[in-house]
Amino acid sequence: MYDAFAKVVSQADSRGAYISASQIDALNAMVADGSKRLDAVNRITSNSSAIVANAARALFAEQPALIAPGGNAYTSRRMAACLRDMEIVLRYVTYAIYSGDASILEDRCLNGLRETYLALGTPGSSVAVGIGKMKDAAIAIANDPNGVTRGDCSALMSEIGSYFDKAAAAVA
Ligand code: PEB
Repeated sequence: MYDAFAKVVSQADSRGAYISASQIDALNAMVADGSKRLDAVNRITSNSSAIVANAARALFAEQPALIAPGGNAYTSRRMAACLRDMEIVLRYVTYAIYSGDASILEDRCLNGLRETYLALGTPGSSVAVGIGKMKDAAIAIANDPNGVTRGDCSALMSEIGSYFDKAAAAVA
């Protein structure tokens, strides 16, 4: 499990090299824009229940077979498992945003998840659609210019999007 700093150190160490000037510049930029990152994590975290519930609702509206008798989210037990899974993915995505590195998401959440869904008979492609809906909602919330000093958040938003994309691709 890395953060952006530890990742650079580990990569430099495996080459027996000092941290390069361009790596220092990149990490410097990350620190300089750090409050944007922490604001984004704070906003997504404090809206997590709504992000999960709305994404699930939209998923079931699009794929009603999931909640029809015999569906993969039919019965409260499966519905609860489904909402919980989406909450887990969102939580790990917030860790990745916070640390500026996807390794915690990959190692502790996505590793083996495709195989788990295959074994359970849960449609990974539907999970991926749900993750995509959480992505749109999370970015809309994190990128809202109201209530904060306005600045360019495009790089951060595409980084945030990339973590959701990675999660969706891991199960699709
Ligand atoms: C992954 N999900 C389920 C299980 C596991 C995970 C290990 C089996 C054990 C259980 O039921 O609790 N657990 C989850 C995860 C981590 C973890 C991400 C990461 C650390 O530890 N059903 C649908 C939707 C989808 C869904 C498409 C979007 O129709 C999910 C939600 N996951 C779903 C369902 C089950 C499940 C289990 C319904 C229960 C399956 C079953 O028992 O039939």
